Amino acid sequence: MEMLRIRACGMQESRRNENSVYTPEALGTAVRDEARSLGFDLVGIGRAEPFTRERDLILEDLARGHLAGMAWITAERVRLSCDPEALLPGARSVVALGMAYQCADSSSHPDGMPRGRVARYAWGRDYHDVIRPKLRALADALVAQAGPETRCRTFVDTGPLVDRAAAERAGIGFVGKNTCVLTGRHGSYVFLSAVLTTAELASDPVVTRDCGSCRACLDACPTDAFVGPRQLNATRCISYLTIEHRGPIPAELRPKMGDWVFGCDVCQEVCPWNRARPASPREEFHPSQEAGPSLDLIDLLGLDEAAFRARFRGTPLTRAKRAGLLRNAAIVLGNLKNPSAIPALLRGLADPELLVRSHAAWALGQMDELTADTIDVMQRALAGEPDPDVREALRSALAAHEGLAPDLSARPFVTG
Ligand code: B12
Repeated sequence: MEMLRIRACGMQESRRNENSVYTPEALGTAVRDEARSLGFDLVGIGRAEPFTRERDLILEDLARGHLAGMAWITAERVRLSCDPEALLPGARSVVALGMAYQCADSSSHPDGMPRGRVARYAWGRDYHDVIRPKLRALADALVAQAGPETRCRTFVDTGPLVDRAAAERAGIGFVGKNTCVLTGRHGSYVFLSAVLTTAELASDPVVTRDCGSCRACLDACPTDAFVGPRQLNATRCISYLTIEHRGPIPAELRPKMGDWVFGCDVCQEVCPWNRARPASPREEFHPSQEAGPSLDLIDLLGLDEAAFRARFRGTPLTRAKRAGLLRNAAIVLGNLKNPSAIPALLRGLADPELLVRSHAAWALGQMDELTADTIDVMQRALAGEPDPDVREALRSALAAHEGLAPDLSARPFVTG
């Protein structure tokens, strides 16, 4: 989440404000109404007390290496994100918000070109850009109602607040076994955000439901990323691997990624709480031309840096960066084994990014059959490849097709 705004202070909180005509109940009602009119589908209010249990659980996860690879998640940040008083001195209430993003995939692609799936949250515009101004407007309205001494701090995803814990505390839903917040009206396909405030607002009751004996998500995860109920080893999660992870993807996990090119929804798709939910009315989250439910992978492999930026600007896909997204595209092409991808993968062997070259090599190694011409291009690429890891990937790919390939790396690179 990101700090969007800290409202100026000066006086005291609403409860102590002699001029304020609002009781915590009336203020809570006003905030809920305002949030709904701004387009939030879910709103709940909780007390801004420390998230002690979550802090200990996340610190434990960190110590076990389950969050390794996301260097910004440090013990210091975890402590801060679970401490409302440190985030906003004098904080009394947390207003948790949910915005539904589920919508139908009505796309059809009769051309039969190989495609990779995109997680639902990324089908449309970047949700940070959609939610931020609404949070600001809600904070403004709260200050207008409670008095100018009221301070607010707003968060959506990238800022230091535990979004899920805040949502659970405020009665928006409960943390399911897949670690997502499951809500009664919209299942788990909801973006979470929050306004922390010094105003005292009447709290909502906590949801007391749980997943019962259902373990569909734990069993369905393609990479066995769940260590147990509500415990994820993020380093194995396809969402982490395809979005956050910057280096090569461990070879044993590549086949398990299936056709996910950006993010993954498997643990949400199998969840009974996501069955037959109403579509999000917000146009911004509906499939965009640039992103959408699936991407043409051959097309993707042909994007240079400028084309990548121009196409995905304003969508969540920029998070993976060009090298990451093309790396993912190569893996999915390897998993799909569609021979129509071979020319694009061969071009990928000459990509400026070694991550793309090495994963294109891997993908070629996964094909059922390669022609002599293809093998020839791969051998030439091997001969001219400066990076030892890419050379190793090319050697393995060649070995998969013709037994041990000769080491041509010492020979001069001859074109034509
Ligand atoms: C880092 C991060 C990730 C990481 C790690 C996720 C993880 N589960 O640990 C990765 C990259 C893998 C990831 C993936 C996804 N993410 Co993410 N992510 C975050 C981020 C930025 C921080 C979360 C964090 O600190 N994780 C560390 C874990 C350990 O802490 P936690 O998730 O807050 O809290 C957990 C513990 O307290 C534990 N817990 C609580 N009670 C109990 C009780 C017991 C007994 C136990 C054992 C555990 C336990 O479960 C909590 C829920 O995970 C948040 C935004 C934010 N600021 O919070 C978004 C956020 C959690 N992500 C979100 C989304 C949408 C996703 C994806 C669905 C995207 C996708 N489709 O690809 C996947 C879902 C994968 C999954 N099953 O979690 C949404 C979740 C919305 C929701 N309804 O829950 C958030 C809130 C962003 C937002 N503002 O909307 N994400």
